[in-house]
Amino acid sequence: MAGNRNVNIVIIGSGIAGIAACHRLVNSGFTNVHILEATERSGGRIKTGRFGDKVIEIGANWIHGPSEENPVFCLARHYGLLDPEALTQENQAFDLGGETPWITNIFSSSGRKLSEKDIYPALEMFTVLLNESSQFQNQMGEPCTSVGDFIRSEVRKRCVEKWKDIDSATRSFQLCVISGMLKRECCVNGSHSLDEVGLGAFGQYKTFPGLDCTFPGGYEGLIANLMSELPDDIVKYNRPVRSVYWSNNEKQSSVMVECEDGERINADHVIVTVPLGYLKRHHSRLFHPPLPLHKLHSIQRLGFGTNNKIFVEFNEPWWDADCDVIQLVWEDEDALVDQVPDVKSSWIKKLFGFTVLKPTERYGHLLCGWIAGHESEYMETLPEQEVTDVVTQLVRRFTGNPSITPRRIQRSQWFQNPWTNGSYSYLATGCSQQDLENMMEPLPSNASKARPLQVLFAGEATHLCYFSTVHGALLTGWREADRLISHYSSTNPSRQYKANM
Ligand code: 6YU
Repeated sequence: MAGNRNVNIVIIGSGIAGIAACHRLVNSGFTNVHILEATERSGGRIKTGRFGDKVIEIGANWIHGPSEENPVFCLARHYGLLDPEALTQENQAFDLGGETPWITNIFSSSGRKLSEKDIYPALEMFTVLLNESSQFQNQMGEPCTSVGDFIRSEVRKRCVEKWKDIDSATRSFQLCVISGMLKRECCVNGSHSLDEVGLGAFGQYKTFPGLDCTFPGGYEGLIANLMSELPDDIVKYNRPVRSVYWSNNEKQSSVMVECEDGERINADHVIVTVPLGYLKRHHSRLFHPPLPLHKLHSIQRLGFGTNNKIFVEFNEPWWDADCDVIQLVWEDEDALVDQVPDVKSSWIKKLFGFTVLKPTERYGHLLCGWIAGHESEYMETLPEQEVTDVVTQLVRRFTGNPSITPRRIQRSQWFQNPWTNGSYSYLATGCSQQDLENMMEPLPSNASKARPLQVLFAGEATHLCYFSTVHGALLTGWREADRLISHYSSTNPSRQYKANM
């Protein structure tokens, strides 16, 4: 088989991982590559939408760490998709070092507008603890199982000494601020609660330098550019795959893919890029024979949660002109909580705040609210008018201005999306790097030159340190393409773009 570029390769899923794999295979001379995509579009969780005449991101928002090592940044620059500011050396060299560069406006549930100074004790303590949470990875014996438990117990211990000169009302307020920060961190991780995020492996996630930037014309521009370099009919849309028949039998090396409409496609290799949320629900229907147990257990153990956006447009801003983030503080939450007591009546308390879409000339007065977890999943089920009413009450309460009325809202609904079943993955309690290694392991496990790879796995949840991101997903697509390329060649595959695998 060596050197055979005509083998039949089927890729399941036309998100960035599937497209990246396809791109690299086609560029390496493979002529018989196809993508089967369940929906009518490419991009998956990269999804740009319209809000009136404005471009909004329903899914992925930023290039996290836009600098030379980040392949998404390099591609976006190559295609001319970024604002000049994002390309500057200062922007690329920017290292957060645990600090947030964003200018924040803080509003409390009693209608007070506070200054950043008012929340400084909480901010300082939370930043230190989040940083410490990443330090247990290479040490044996983290003090508790979850990031939530660690932060909560350390705040309770440390506030006694650190805040001894602060009066009890102010101290209680600082604890409420930390509750808001826990909720924000749920959005970052895509988890329901930080109690579900493992402490031991928290440091597994790695970042690049660079100040996060957006695509002024929309993230889907990246997809469109990559697709334009592929043959027109390479993606078969509206073609959900029901099952993949692979074999543990030495004598059989090909794979058969069965679509929901009954069509059967024989392939030499299949690259599966469906989201972890989909795998959790459908692995038993998708794989015949079933996945090896260690792989299945990792699918079950790894976390995959929901993070949604609620876009809200106003006629006039009620935030400062230089404000980047609006943070909300509920003054009855000094118990360090990141979950609401009753989802139906108080789901909105899980919304940590809003980011301000900038520049104003492009977006007008447009905010993006962030809400994670089961509260977010419940929000998806509500009529849009009810979400609008609840958000209106929230803004009126926190500003103390009973006449503020949003012009319109729009929300994402990632949990209801049957091909995603949530937003992105995280290392849940009990998880380790081994789970990500199990995720990426091809089938059969003992594949060799003589006994070829049948099923390969890509997608954000298969990256060892950039899981949950677009660049992570892209790199896994390249990784699995390279696995096949090196299988069919004696020399190492060339790298088209500098990439940290
Ligand atoms: C990033 C960001 N970002 C916000 C929100 C979301 C995500 N991410 P895909 O799902 O794209 O493709 C699979 C395809 O398969 C899809 O088209 C399906 O239709 C298809 N399919 C499924 N089943 C099928 C079947 N049976 N048959 C055929 N086809 C089938 N990432 O870099 N920047 O700002 C955000 C954000 C609301 C939902 C994000 C962000 C995540 C990315 O969007 C995501 O990883 C990739 O697009 C996935 O690509 P893919 O190809 O793998 O799957 C310590 C610590 C903390 C760790 N976390 C740090 C947080 C960083 C992440 N932050 C994200 C935040 C936002 C705001």
